[in-house]
Parts: sequence; structure tokens; C-alpha cells
Amino acid sequence: MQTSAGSRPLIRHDWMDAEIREIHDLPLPDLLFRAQQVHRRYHDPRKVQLCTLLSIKTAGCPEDCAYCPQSAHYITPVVPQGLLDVEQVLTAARQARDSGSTRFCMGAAWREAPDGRQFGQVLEMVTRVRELGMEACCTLGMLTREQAFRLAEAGLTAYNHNLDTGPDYYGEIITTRTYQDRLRTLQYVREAGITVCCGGILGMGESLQDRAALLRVLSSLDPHPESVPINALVRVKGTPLADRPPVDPIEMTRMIAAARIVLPKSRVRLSAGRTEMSAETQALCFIAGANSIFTGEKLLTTPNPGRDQDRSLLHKLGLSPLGLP
Ligand code: SAM
Ligand code: DTB
Ligand code: SF4
Repeated sequence: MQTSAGSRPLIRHDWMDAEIREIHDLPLPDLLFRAQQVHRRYHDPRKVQLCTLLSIKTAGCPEDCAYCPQSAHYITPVVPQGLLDVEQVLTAARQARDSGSTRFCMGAAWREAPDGRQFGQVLEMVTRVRELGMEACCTLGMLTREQAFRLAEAGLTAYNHNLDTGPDYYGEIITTRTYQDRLRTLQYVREAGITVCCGGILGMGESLQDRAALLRVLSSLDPHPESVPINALVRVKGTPLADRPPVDPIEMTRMIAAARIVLPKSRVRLSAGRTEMSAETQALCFIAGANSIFTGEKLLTTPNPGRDQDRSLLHKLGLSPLGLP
């Protein structure tokens, strides 16, 4: 078993909230030093995974997630769009691959993945994206065990299903499903042999305790999620969280560093919210152990720094895109 200087193993599933808080609140140089030590043990610190998102079904979602511009409960600027054709998706995937992305993530504003023709269409998208030589990820809402196995059979690399925040704060953000519902889908994804992508959002009014609790729950999953997206809330007009203050850059850095220390092998993704982050903030996040980003003009429905901007940022920092494994 790999151990740190003391006798504690580095990969742990028994983290306690208080220990995580202690790490999170360390003087920043100490926190970054610890995060770098862990990061360099498990990852190449010069490589950043590039992922591209596409919304394959947009808006009209029956869930009431307070952050989400695609919820049917709120009036937002997002224009609804039914499920895209397979060919439209492939065109976007090819473009993403040709501009250096190795993972293509397809998101649908569903509470739960539907059965029938639409699910068949998604399975075809997955298979065809894999045929392009890319990793394929989906985020379709809740799944049944059978759907998870069918996605695995189609070749799906990863399934994104976020816990968003700690269990105590969850009910303040979403009332139409429970934390337990989320954990159940994550379990099916794991059983099907698909890698797990699961993280959260900062800036929704949660406390530092809620952030620590999110990391504790993520670390209790065995194995740890292979990918952990850390999003800064994108504040969209019409959503209940539209008027929240922006996430403090140092708080973002601390959360990424704490995630890196608690989830040593996971790919930590600096996800939504980068259009509002300076190059310096993003640099701090990479130093803290982030090693993946979403690249391309758009996330699902909101803007994201374009490829040229990301290329020049990575170049300036001496980082380079990760190739396929
Ligand atoms: N409907 C599916 C679900 O909720 O699992 C898949 C799509 S949903 C848009 C994917 C994730 O995007 C959410 O779990 C949430 O963490 C993130 N997200 C949505 N709106 C966001 C926002 N305004 N800012 C940051 N992250 C957001
Ligand atoms: C994740 O954690 N962040 C991405 C991805 N997983 C699906 C989504 C961010 C969405 C931001 C708001 C939008 O563009 O609609
Ligand atoms: Fe948005 Fe997904 Fe929540 Fe639907 S389930 S409102 S798409 S985050």
C-alpha cells in the first residue's frame, strides 16, 4: 500500500469532513505544496486533458436545479432544442478532435434518460464518437441499471453525474430528486464498468463545510471517480442563483487543491466558469492540481473560452494537451 511520510495511505475512502477542512484552510503555500506533491506522484504536471462539450438535447428539463438555465421551472435566454441527429453530433465531434480534444462529452437536459428510439440514437452517437478515436462521455440524467449496461456495450468511456454540493445543502438547490438518487445512478455506472465523472459547483451559497462534505462523499466512493469536475457557477439570468456573487479565485484554488489531495489519482477538471477567470487564476488552479478543462466556444448553453485563447494560455504556462491514453 502506498503511504505518505507517516503511515496513512494516500488513497483513502475514510476522509472526515474536519480533516478535509483542515487541509482546505491551510496557509496557501502549504496547501499548494501538498497538492503539488500528490499531483506529481500520480500525474504528469505538464499535461492537461482537453474535453469538448455538446448539448445534444437542450432545455425543457423537469428538474428544478437552481443553477441551471435548462430547467423548465425558470425563464432563461436558452433556446430549447430536441435531440440532435447523429450526423450533427459527429460533425461537432470531428471538429473537436481536429482541434485537439481527446474526449467528447454529450449532455442532455433530461431528468432521466428515456427508453426507446431516443436512447437508441444516443447509443449510436456513442459508438460513432468512439469510432473517431475519441473518448466518449455522456450526461443524460438518471439511468437504470440496464441503460448503464447498454451505454457500456456501445463503448461509452465515462458518465458524468454530479453530486453538485454536500448532502446537507443539496435540498436548498434541488427539490425534485435526492442525493440518494444521484448515488444510485453512480453505482449503476460503476457496475457497468463505465468510468465515473462526478463533481460539483462552487458559488451557490454553500458553506466551506458543504464543500468539504462534497469531497468527503466523493472520496467515499470506491474506487474514486476517475474525473472530478469542479465548476464555478455560471450565473444565468432567470435562474434563482443569477445574483450570487462570483466565486473568489483563491477559494476556487483551495477547492481544487483539496480535491487533488483527497482524490490523488482523479483527473480534476477546472470546468465551468473559466470565462470569468483570469489567466493567473487558471494558472493557480493548474498548480493546485487541475489537469483537465473543457475547451471550445461553448459549454452546454453558456460561453467558454475559445480554443485559440486556451492554446495561448497553455503555451504561456508551458503546458500541453494530453494525448489519448
Ligand atoms: N441533466 C443532466 C444532469 O443534471 O445530470 C445532465 C446535464 S446537466 C446541465 C450537467 C451538470 O452541469 C450539472 O450536474 C451541473 O453540475 C452542471 N451545471 C449546470 N448548470 C450549471 C451552471 N449554471 N454553472 C455551473 N455548472 C452547471
Ligand atoms: C460538468 O461538471 N460541467 C459541464 C459538464 N459537467 C456537463 C456542464 C457545465 C454547464 C454550464 C452551464 C451551461 O453551459 O449550460
Ligand atoms: Fe439542468 Fe440537468 Fe438539473 Fe435538468 S437535471 S435542470 S439539465 S442540471
